[in-house]
Amino acid sequence: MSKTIIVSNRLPLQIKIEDQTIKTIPSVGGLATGMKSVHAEGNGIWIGWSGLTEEEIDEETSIKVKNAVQKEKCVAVSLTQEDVEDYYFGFSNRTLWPLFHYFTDYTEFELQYWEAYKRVNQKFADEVINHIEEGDSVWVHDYQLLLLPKLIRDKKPHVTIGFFLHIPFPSYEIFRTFPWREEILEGMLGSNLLGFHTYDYERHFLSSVKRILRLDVKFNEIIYHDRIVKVDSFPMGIDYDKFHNAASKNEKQQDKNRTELQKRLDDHFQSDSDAKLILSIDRLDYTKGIPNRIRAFEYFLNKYPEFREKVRLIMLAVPSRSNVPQYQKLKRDTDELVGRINGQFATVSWTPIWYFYRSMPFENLIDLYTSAHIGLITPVRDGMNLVAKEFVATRTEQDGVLILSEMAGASKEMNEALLINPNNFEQIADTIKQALEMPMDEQQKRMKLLQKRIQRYTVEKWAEEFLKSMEATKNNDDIIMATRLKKDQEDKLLEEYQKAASRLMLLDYDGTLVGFKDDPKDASPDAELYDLLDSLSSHHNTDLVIISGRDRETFENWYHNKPYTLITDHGVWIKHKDKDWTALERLKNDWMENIQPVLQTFVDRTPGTFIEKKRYSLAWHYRKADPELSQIRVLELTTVLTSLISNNDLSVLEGNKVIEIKSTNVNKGRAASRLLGEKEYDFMLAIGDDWTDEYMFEEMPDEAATIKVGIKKTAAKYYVKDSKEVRELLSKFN
Ligand code: GDG
Repeated sequence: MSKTIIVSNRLPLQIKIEDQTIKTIPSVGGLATGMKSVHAEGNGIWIGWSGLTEEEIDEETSIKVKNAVQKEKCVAVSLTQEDVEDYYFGFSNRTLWPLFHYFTDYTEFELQYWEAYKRVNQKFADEVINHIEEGDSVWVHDYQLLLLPKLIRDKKPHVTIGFFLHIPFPSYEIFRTFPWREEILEGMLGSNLLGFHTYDYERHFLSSVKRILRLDVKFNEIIYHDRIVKVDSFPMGIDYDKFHNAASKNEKQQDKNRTELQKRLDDHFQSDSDAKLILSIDRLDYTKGIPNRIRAFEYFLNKYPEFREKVRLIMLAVPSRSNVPQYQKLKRDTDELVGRINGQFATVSWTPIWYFYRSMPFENLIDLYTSAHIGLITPVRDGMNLVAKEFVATRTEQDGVLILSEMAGASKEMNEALLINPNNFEQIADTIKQALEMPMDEQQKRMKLLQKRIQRYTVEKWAEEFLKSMEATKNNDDIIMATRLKKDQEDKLLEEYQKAASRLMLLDYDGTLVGFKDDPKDASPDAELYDLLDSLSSHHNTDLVIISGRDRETFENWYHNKPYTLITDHGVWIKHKDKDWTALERLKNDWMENIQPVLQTFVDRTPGTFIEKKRYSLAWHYRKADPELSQIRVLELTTVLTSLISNNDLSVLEGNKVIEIKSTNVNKGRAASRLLGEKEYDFMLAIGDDWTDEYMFEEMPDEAATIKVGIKKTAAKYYVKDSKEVRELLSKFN
């Protein structure tokens, strides 16, 4: 039974050693929650570092640790103190983290860190490779393991690998400064699917791939050696119910069961029912904009003194990476700022900032979320920011206002929040005032819309969507690129043709027998083409078929009385040579219940789009969506639909800012297979240039020769460059 191997820097558990016994405490973080069902499924395993270095535990304890984590379906990668220093605190946190968050001044390019990063990624790879079995998939997480996909692929070329980056991918102008940029990109491209939180990060990544590796990128697919690497955005969600239910429970809690913190907060509100709390929660990290936030709050108190003694900023800063100098400096700066402002503004009954430098248990986190009126999240860069989503999930009365930095990935999906630039104190001060004075009906209107989205696209859904996409890339292996039709293959083809007693030639028209013109009306057959087709069709025992999306009237016009078989309208009509036109298809619409959920996932991930359901068709409208994102989604959707509809008799039409799936039961493949069913052929050739011809290629028996015009993803065996080469080839059959 195949399994999914999850790989991340840290395992989703903590290890405690007490009196020689090993205890594992499961993590409750977002990632662990999202991956829970993936991890639990079948023989799924999670590979990562346990948090203990080789120096910290002797061999005997190490075996015990190994067994303990194994019980949790985990595998511990063994790291030395030096590994952790140079790979984790060094390259990950002093090089990649600052660079990817645009803190170029903080970025240290140290060869020793880089060497350790390569070495440790290899240790992870070895462990993963040891556990891979036929049919398994691997899902790698985050910036500590950017080289891992390639290292795995080198040893296991056919395994399916997905990679998700939890932090931003910086713009090319930043990324290009990186000394080992090629290695990092190549490492990532070992994957089949690369996921980012937002379309912007995806765009930046593709831009670096195009500029640094000079690879061909077609929308969101990269052609890399003989593989296709898909790149997409999957905005990570939260465990909505967990936060929402905890908040409801907290509010209903009887006084005696309330936490100490909640009791204090209750007292505070009892003494002043107008008091307002502004909340921020983050790791103490320079990307989170903590000093900016404090200064902006100071600016607010100076600009709007009427709010003094009424409003408090309650700030939870969780200790993080405290052995990296910049974090130590940030701690000092924050302490100083808080001290200065509290010293300056405090009165006997009021301190403007309540500052906690520690981590809190989940219950207290909920106390803070539910007691606050405003969430103030001001990172200067943040991959996503889950705190913003958690604040929204805990608003059981749908009141409260979220002020969110536009530099957080979350801002892309949270338009109803008050979005601010974290460097604009004037704007932040005005926005705090706006939030404090916002009428209840507006608060609720905004909050309802925010909740609807966060509730729908949860962390489970995020994991599910990623895995689904990863699974879908498995089919890409079948749709390998065709090989160029070479002289010896061509000779063989001609020889088989000569020997055959009964031959079928299926030829697409536009792009195959003729080149494209600005106006399709101008692409009528020329004299040379008529001669070529006439001569081929005159061969004994040769059925020459022109199979096209053109309408019946046009073909009637062009080929009236010609001895070819004609198939028009993508396979609706057929005219055998010397016979009348007959219809091949009838309409039906029972396919809709399968296609609609697929469209819904595109609506979920593409803000501004919607579905229109018609009697015999479904339409996905994207006029109001981000133009660049919708361009990518159009391609993705048509690809998804193309694979879905090959068994469902549907066709996809691209209209003006709309994709329509019609119940026309039509495609060239069906038409081709009808012909193949009518007669036995011992030579079969199909040539076509676009995606509608793929149906035809797929229906052709293995022994048939299938040729794609142009270098594109195809199910055909061979390709030729253009319609000129098609004509040259066909003329050789004469
Ligand atoms: C990285 C990216 C991206 C915080 N304090 C306590 C506590 N927390 C929990 C929060 C939240 C999580 O930690 C923080 O998540 P964020 O998303 O805000 O930030 P990062 O840690 O920087 O995460 C980020 C994320 O990866 C996911 O891809 O969104 O952009 O930087 O869930 O609730 N939990 C408890 N006590 C605390 O004191 N129990």
